[in-house]
Amino acid sequence: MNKTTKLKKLLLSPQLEFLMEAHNGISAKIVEEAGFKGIWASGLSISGSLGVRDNNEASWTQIVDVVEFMSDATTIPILIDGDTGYGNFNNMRRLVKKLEQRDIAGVCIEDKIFPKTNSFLRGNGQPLADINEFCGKIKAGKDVQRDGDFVIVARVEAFITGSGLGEALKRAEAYRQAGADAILVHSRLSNASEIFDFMKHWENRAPIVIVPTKYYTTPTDEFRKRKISLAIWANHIFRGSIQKMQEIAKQIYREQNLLSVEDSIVPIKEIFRLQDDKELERAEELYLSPKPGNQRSAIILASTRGEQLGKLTKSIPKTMIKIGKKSILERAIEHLNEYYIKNISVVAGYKKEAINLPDLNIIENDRYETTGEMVSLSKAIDTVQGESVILFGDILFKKYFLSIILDDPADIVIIVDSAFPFDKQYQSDFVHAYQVEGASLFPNDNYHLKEILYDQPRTEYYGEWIGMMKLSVKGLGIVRNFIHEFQNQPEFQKMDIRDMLNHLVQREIKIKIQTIAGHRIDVNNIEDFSLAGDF
Ligand code: SPV
Ligand code: MG
Repeated sequence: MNKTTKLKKLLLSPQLEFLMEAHNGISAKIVEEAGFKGIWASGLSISGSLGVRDNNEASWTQIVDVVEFMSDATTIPILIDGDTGYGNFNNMRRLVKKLEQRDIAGVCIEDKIFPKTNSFLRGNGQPLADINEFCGKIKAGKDVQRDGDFVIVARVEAFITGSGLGEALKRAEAYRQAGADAILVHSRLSNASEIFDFMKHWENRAPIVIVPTKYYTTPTDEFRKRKISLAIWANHIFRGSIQKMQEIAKQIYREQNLLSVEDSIVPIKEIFRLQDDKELERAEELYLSPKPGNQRSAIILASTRGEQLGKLTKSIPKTMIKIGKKSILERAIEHLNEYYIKNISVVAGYKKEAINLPDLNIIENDRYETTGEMVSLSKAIDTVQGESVILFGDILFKKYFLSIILDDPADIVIIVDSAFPFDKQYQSDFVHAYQVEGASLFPNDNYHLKEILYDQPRTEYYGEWIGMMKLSVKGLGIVRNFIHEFQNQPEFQKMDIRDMLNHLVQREIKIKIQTIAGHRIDVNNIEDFSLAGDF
């Protein structure tokens, strides 16, 4: 529903409705969250919050700009306090046009002279507008509005200037006939007698709006009884915020520290919530192209056949074996994509043409039968940039593994499985580790690599490296340097990644361990493919 229609409905609804004042985007949002169905864009509190007087010292466009922020921050309708319309009928026409463009639901104009003075200041001395001139302004506004439900409220200031009930009624009726959708009757008495006298004679000819700032002791039910349509709480959250700002400013000035105020004010995250930072976060994920330094990449080493798997790998490399509906490689790519890793290089060798998935950089290692993992890695290392994940193409793993390595700020992070059959004898990457004392409250946290051995060691060891590693931008540089240094040496041809890691440890480069327990399958050792299912 349009905001204009919402405001019109509030005015026409049979029960008493309320508008709460707001004076900027965040206060408007707070009003909406409190449950109000509409907002009064108060001239007093907007000018006050800008630090100027309620005498048209802020220009009308400055006011409309503030109200646009309020409208953008909310979904409920705003009735703007348009003072006198900021000029004659012609200024009113332009005002209505601009308000409609900014999705403001209605405007209230008062029958005083520009520049206006607040109704609670020097009321008796304030001149009223000529009735006909003011009616022309209302008509002009109604004629120019494009949306039939845009609301124009005419505000009668006769009681404010001490002109009496007769004048108030005469004006209200003239304004109604000129096309006003509602009449705001204002009073500065500390009781509602003027308003109630007016209501006695008005007989519901048009919806009546009141601002009970001064007659705040009058029970709200008295307004209901007299069929008032709309009550405006015109300045109260502004006044509340002034009090709080004064208290906090004085307290911090006095105490010269923040200790005692911290718990009496909202946390910073409440500001972020009100600004709806969550929405921006989601949008960034959707729309922001990764910045070069920020970009994540992956290298999947998938050049080997996996002879142990027999006929399963007769015409495809093991990375393409289907487990359930998807191949191991497809599953890995899906997980990587979920972490916005789209730049993926796959080092292919055996049956490389069978790796026919979209959007991959296929890097060939035709000597896959005679070379080790480092040769494959070296062929792909310059195709990646930014934070990078290196993984073997034959592991089935849970998606959260990526989260734990990517969340770890260390430069080189490996995933080690601490839960696998210690009793079985086989060859793999067995990890010895040491814990950095006192660095974490958590057991299993802050382990670093001491050594990786290929043959299952007899002594106690920490777990098995699963073939997944994260490199920060710096970590990637370390690996590139290592490759650069070693690739011309004969031993490089047979080197595996564990050999590089051991070298790096010897050079006192820290290799951080993230521990998992299970939740992954090494396809070489898979016994029952049907168990893998669709996890
Ligand atoms: C305002 O909120 O700016 C008003 C109401 O116009 S009053 O201050 O009571 O005049
Ligand atoms: Mg005002």
